[in-house]
Amino acid sequence: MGFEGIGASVRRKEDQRFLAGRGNYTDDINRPGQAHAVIKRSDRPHAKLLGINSAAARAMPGVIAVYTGADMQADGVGGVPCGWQIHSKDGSAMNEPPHPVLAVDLVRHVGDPVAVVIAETRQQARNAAELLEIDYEDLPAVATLRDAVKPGAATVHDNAPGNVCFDWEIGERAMVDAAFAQAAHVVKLDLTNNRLIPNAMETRAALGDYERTSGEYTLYTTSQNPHVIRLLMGAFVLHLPEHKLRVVAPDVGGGFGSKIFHYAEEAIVTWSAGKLCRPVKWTCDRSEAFMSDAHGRDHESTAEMAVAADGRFLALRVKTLANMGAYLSTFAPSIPTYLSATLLAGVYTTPAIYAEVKAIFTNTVPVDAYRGAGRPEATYLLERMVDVIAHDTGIDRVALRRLNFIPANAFPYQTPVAMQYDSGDYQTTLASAMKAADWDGFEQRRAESARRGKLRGIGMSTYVEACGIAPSKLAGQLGARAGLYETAEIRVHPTGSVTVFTGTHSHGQGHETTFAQLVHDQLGVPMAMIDVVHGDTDKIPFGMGTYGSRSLPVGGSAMVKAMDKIIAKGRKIAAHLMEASVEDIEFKDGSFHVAGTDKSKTLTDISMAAYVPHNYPIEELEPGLDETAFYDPKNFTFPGGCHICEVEIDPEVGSTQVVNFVAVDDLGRIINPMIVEGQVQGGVAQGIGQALMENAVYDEQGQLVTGSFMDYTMPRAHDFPNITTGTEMTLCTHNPLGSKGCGETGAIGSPPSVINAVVDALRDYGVRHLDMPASPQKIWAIIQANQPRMAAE
Ligand code: MCN
Repeated sequence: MGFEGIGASVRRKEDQRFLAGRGNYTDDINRPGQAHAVIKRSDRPHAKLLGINSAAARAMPGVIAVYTGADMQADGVGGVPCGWQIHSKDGSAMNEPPHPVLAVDLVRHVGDPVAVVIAETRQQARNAAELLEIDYEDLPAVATLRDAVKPGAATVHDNAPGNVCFDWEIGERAMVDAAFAQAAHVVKLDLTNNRLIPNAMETRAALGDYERTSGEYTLYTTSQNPHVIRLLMGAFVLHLPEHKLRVVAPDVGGGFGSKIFHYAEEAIVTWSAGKLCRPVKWTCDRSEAFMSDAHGRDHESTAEMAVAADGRFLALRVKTLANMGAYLSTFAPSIPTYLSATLLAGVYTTPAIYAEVKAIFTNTVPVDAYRGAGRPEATYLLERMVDVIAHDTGIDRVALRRLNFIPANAFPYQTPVAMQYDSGDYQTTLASAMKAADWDGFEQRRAESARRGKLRGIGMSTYVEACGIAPSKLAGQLGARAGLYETAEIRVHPTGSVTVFTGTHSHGQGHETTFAQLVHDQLGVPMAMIDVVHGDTDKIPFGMGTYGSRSLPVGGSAMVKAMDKIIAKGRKIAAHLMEASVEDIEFKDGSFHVAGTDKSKTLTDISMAAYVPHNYPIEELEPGLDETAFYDPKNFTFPGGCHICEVEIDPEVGSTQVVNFVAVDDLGRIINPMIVEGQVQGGVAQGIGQALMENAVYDEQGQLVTGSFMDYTMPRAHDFPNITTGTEMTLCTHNPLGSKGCGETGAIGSPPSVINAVVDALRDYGVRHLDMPASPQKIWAIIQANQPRMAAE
């Protein structure tokens, strides 16, 4: 066995199980006596719910129950809570309208759950749901941001006039205005961050179970953070004490953010299981997922940069409308605000920044975090802006970036929008990416493409992002209604094998491997003797789950702390066994040594002594070798880097092929380079998808037009080139691993590099900006409408 510690590309342990079809997903779990739930959803964007006649449905074979919002409300079931509160400029708290689990008086988006039918089989439930007679009175609906803010627009919630959820600001407006007054150039850009539908490979599912004798509930669910679901559902929706509610998130087939949130269906199956004293399972159809999983992005922004004559950025002003959808999903208010506007400095020294965010309700599916969550929006805005400034001023886009970079010796660097970056080196990642992408050889390749009748373009984006969200105290001040620490328990068993219990969740990121590597590295235990357990509130002390690329920087750091405790206790036991003083005991390569002697004890000797304490310092130490740590980080971590995209456009049809993609990222210390490469490539694939094809579209009435894979274009393997990845390292200065997160960088850095490349390819057509997705239709229209500049000259 070769080296398997920190820095080794160990193959993913979990893949044995997944590749052999032995994964255990929520829908694979079946409980004795299980019934099946089908949710009847609104087909109206906005309507009064006048009545539900369920007589025919109830009479159908196999039907056990039909429940409505009124039934649940009568039983005291609360609404779906929001986990983050934002305050508006004027100090008022955001409008937080009720979000019933099943609609009560009104439906507010297509897909809003209206009733649940529970039957012996799923097909029976589905057939019966067809027979529910729902009496609606249609109301006018608003589906887009622009429509929702028009004077006289229909209102989604009575208590949110003008459809405004909050009107928030950050930064020094007066400073920014003063800088604009001095600027040599003012560059303005309107841009859209398109609406996305996450589409994890496994659709959501939930199975509620109830044990009548103990009064205990169990929810199996496709979740990225089971403890938070237990907290929200137990405390706010079902009013169950936590010790009576177990939430299990077994194998989860991708989440990309969409499985962070507490969804109504989780409460519906848990509550129904209690009512019926039978397990109740719901599994989402793919078409149902399109209209019930939280969507992502959907921002409209206007950005203005004040620029000095030499190209230095003096001030940035940004105004954003952010779509919340019809209700506030768990973390929705934090996405356009503290996870986006706080990153508007990017990698640049812009001294003054002012941003306003208006969050708007519409008659659409709730919008929340999707891979990157706020940071892709900030990066896209800035990195498009830089290219547009280069376009408008004639300054070279690489020189402009280099001129404005935060220098490597300026860290820790305080931005004007709250963040303090701890480390980074943007010149180096830029240089490394340009070399790998052969930036200097591009014009030759462009000429070669032109000879084949193709338009070639190259674009870059230089980004920084904030992940490993923390610390709890700060997050609390900013509106989080939960802590943002992480928990780890390291249990060394008597014979020296180890179980790691982590409050994070793995739904594709390979934690069972990388976390085992951490333990192997620090405790010297062979990989085969380490198991990583996540996703079960009955097994794990507590956890804040997985999002914001926090599992390694925060969860991994908790493990390091717990292992430090194991080693500290082990040294005391070893000192006792070897009759030495604790100060003389060193721990190295899995053994405790008495310094300066050849005396040593293995970790297994120590764990056996701890569990069979016949010869043990029992007055001083408790038996056992099992330690827990809670780690609350001091700051976010700040990965950064440079992504370069090269595209070729076929002007005959407007289609874009990404012909080369290079991502050079600074992720701090890397545990497993192979897994990190996969993470970056996956993120880049999603970023390319957003930039070129993905787009959720509602029609004016509020019907989701892109409600299936026929209309919502997901990228496929042939849409990508080989994605070249590289890394440069500056260590995170405040966590014990020196690691920064990597799970979202690909989705954050890539979209602007793709659009910058597309705009570059169209440079002879006078294109300054183009909104995502750069679809063939859009590009073809541009080509048709504009004569190539060279031809016209
Ligand atoms: N890692 C490492 N060295 C580093 C950083 C990370 O070896 N310097 C490893 C970690 O140990 C872990 C993986 O890379 O195995 C990702 O770690 P991290 O960046 O901490 O991110 P999380 O594990 O917290 O994953 C969440 C992140 C997010 S927010 C989304 S969204 C996302 C993602 O990662 N969703 C994913 N990657 C995904 N990958 C898959 N396959 N499926 C998803 O749903």
